[in-house]
Amino acid sequence: MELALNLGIYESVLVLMDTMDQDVKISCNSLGSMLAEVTSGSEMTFLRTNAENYGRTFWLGGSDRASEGVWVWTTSGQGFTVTDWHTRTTHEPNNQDGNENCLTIHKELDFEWNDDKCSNVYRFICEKPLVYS
Ligand SMILES: [Ca+2]
Ligand SMILES: [Ca+2]
Repeated sequence: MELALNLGIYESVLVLMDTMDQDVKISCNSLGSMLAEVTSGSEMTFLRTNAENYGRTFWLGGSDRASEGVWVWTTSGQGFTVTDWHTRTTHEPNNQDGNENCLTIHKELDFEWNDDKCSNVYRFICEKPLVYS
């Protein structure tokens, strides 16, 4: 499954499912892209809308593995500037069982953000610069 989606200068590609423990960054890199990093409100809305259309949970490229509670985009090393944590039914990020260090857009949490177990298997979203020719 592969689907190209346009967002301004970015093209986001939805690809095969995998865990974050098996480094999905490698899969994105092999496509000349990186695991999606959300750096604007419009990008956040774009990815949420598309995840909802797909009806699936997706990995994004965020983690607090290095320091609990300190979320960073792991390819760029940037901190979060915008967030979309779910708070309606559960208060995310909740680091459930002390073991949730990877970021998803979660289908059962209104397609908002959840800290999730990195060993779970989900699809994931890669992004790459959109080249005009
Ligand atoms: Ca955590
Ligand atoms: Ca959680």
